[in-house]
Amino acid sequence: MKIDKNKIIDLNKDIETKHLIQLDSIANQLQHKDIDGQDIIKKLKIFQVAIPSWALGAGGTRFGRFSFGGEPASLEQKIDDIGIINTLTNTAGAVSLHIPWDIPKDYNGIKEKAASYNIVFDAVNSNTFQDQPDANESYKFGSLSNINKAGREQAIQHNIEVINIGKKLGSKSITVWLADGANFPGQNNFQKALKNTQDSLQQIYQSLPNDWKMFIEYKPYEPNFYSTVIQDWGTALMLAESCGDRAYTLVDLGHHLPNTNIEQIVATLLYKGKLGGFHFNDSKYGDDDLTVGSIKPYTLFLIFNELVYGMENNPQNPDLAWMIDASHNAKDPLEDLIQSLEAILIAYAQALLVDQNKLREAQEAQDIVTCQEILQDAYRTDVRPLVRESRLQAYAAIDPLATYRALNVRKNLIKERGKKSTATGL
Ligand code: AOS
Ligand code: ZN
Ligand code: ZN
Ligand code: ZN
Repeated sequence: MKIDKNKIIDLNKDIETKHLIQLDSIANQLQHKDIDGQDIIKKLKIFQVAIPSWALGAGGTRFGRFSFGGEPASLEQKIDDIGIINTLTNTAGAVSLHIPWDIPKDYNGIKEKAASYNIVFDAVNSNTFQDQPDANESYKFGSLSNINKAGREQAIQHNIEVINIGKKLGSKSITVWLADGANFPGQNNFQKALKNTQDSLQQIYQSLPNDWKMFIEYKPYEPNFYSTVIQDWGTALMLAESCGDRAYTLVDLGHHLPNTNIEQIVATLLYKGKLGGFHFNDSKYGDDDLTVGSIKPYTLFLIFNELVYGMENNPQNPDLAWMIDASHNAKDPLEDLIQSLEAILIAYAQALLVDQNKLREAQEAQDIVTCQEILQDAYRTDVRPLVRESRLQAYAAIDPLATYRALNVRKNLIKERGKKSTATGL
């Protein structure tokens, strides 16, 4: 199913008057603060977030998966789904593929389809956390860190193959996330596992094209529950530095122990020019992969505040690869992604409201009350009219969720594809 742009324009008309009144109100408020609303709208309009190919089916936990029906059964259909989200939101102009889950069969066909929706291929993800049916070596006891050379070699070759697949699609980066670790003390020699991982990553890096980046993702625990080889940002940064200039750290919001100050990690990595990519999601306890902004919206804002500061002040850091890494088994996956994109744009817009000069003055005056007021004033501003306007100007939906429902997208997808479920994701 392809969404007809004219239908979006029609539905926009029904709510445009109400929207313009709200927009006018915030534009006035901002004018009093010497902030140019149009400037923010412009930035929101060009902000693009990659959709992971694994978030389009009903995801979930190891305990159960519940289908919504109409889920994509092929890579082509996954691109169609992202096309739906991009047409509605104008923010989902990229896809992040997981290999071998999504090896294209027809490269030209898939590239043409993606281009027809203005979708580009962002980072490709390797998968050495599952055994493939035809594999010689098992990853049961690790991949890039495996004590056996043959296991490591297979994992290295897989990553190189993923780069080659990405090259054919126009991707410019690979994300490496490892499940490697140990479930029990004594199972692994920490130093050997780290050294093997470093050597393996360096070998993959040798095959990285000059205009590519490598993102190294960390995670404190799960699926291993005693230790993970790349457990935190420091380890990821150290490994990236050992590889070279084009290796970076990737921050997944769910990959931190409770109460970790993620915004500070983001600031540190930006300062070192080593923040490469971002996996957005939200969590209450662990790597919950919940909808972005559903649990801790203020934290998300504080993170964006550092990101905006970094984008303006850290030329040493390259443009970031923004990706969502969320999926849940109780929601329509497309609705979930629309909600996540909305939360991302809201937090970004709020962060753009922060008066950096005033904040610096207050910091220099050691006026912590004013510092807090500046941040919270931005956070408490209802920026949704700006977000809506950024979509209206791009001929996308003022209210994507309502439009999605009004157009009966899920019902049509079920009619087209049936009730089957194809779920992936960790
Ligand atoms: C796993 O926890 C990580 O977030 C990875 O990014 C992983 O590749 C992705 O979630 C798909 O399972
Ligand atoms: Zn992730
Ligand atoms: Zn994760
Ligand atoms: Zn996860």
